Amino acid sequence: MTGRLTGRRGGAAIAGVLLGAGLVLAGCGADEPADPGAASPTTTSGLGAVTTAPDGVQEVTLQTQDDYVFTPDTFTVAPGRVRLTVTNVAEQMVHNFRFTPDTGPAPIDEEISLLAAGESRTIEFEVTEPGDYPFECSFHVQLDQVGTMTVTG
Ligand SMILES: [Cu+2]
Repeated sequence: MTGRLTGRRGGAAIAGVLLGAGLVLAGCGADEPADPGAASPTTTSGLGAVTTAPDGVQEVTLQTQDDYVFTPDTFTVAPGRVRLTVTNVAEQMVHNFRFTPDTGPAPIDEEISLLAAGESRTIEFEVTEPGDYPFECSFHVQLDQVGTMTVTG
């Protein structure tokens, strides 16, 4: 992506300095993609990306670490079953995961009560009511280790 942008705006001046004027000027107006990686739709980590498993259940993975943050801290699912994995890549910090009681449109009782450093745990639950479902690490809610799952209508 960046390679292409450089070619279009800037072209002669910037790239000419870097790469040699003749070559760059010749290629400047061409419409061939300069960077084969630019079209790749994949994300680096897949964190927070909601995918559908072969059994039809929506799957999403969140990460937490030593910094009291869920990565990402928001994600969106459709009504139906959800399989949520939380991975704690911390060196030291113990976290947990629960939907904040009495906040969302409907209660979700499934939770990860303890997630030690280096651990990964998965819960599965069903959502039907659209809306925003706040979640938290109850150990660190004062440090703002919170997030929101949105269920679409
Ligand atoms: Cu925590």
